[in-house]
Amino acid sequence: LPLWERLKRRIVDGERKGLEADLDEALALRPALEIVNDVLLDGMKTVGELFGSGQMQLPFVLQSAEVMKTSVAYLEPHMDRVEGEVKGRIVLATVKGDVHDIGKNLVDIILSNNGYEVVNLGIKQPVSVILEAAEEKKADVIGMSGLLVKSTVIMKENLEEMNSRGIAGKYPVLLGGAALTRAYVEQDLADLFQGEVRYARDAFEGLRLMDAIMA
Ligand code: B1M
Repeated sequence: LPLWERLKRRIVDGERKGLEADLDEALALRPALEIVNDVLLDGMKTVGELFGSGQMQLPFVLQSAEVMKTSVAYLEPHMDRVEGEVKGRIVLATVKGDVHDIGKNLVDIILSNNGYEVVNLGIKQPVSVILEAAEEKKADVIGMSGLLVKSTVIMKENLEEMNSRGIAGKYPVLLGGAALTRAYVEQDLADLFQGEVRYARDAFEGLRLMDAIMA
């Protein structure tokens, strides 16, 4: 198989052996971030389709996720970093009940490489922990990620909790994850939230929105 097809297959098949050699070859040809976005994420998309249609079982999805994570970790030191003053601070978490963190961690990488300080709380974080961290770390923005449909409900509850604590105006909220839609965030959630809530389709939109919020 040609290199790009081979790399994509590695993600889909969860095949780690020889991964670094392929990534080195890829790095000689294209920027690290493009390899992640155009090649590896394409592999994860296929994994999602196979899993969704019952053609792939969960343990294999996990293996694919592991190869994805290993690849991103290997590529990360090769990504461009913007040096300079810290532009702002975001507390970032995958919401309660949700373990998906590949997307969240990509957001962390992109923001960290572009002048933001990211406090990454990890997965399955209840709103109380997220809000405590925001307070303690003096966050400018709260970022929540979640991929399950039920996570979209948790996000709504989290915003309601911020309303009832009277801190909606204090922290603009950035939301992302595959089960969200722009309409749900920008209409339904924006209607009920007493502060600013924004939807990021991908990590780059997350960066653009952070730049807009902090401007
Ligand atoms: Co799960 N899973 N999974 N899974 N998994 C999905 C989400 C699913 C759509 C698969 C499917 O059915 N086709 C489905 C959800 C269905 C639903 O809710 N209706 C699903 C399911 C059902 C489950 C379990 C319930 C399965 C089970 O146990 N029976 C279980 C849930 C466990 C739990 O959370 N409690 C489960 C478990 C897992 C694994 C552990 C095996 C693994 C996760 C490993 C890990 O993350 N460490 C896994 C995986 C890998 C997936 C799929 C295949 C791929 C997800 C992924 O990493 N994509 C996924 C299929 C899919 O998404 N279509 C699926 C790549 C990643 C880069 O994309 O996270 O969307 P994503 O991030 C994007 C954007 O969304 C955005 O930026 C990123 C790109 O730049 N973004 C943000 C994300 N967060 C952001 C935050 C921001 C800004 C942008 O600002 C704050």
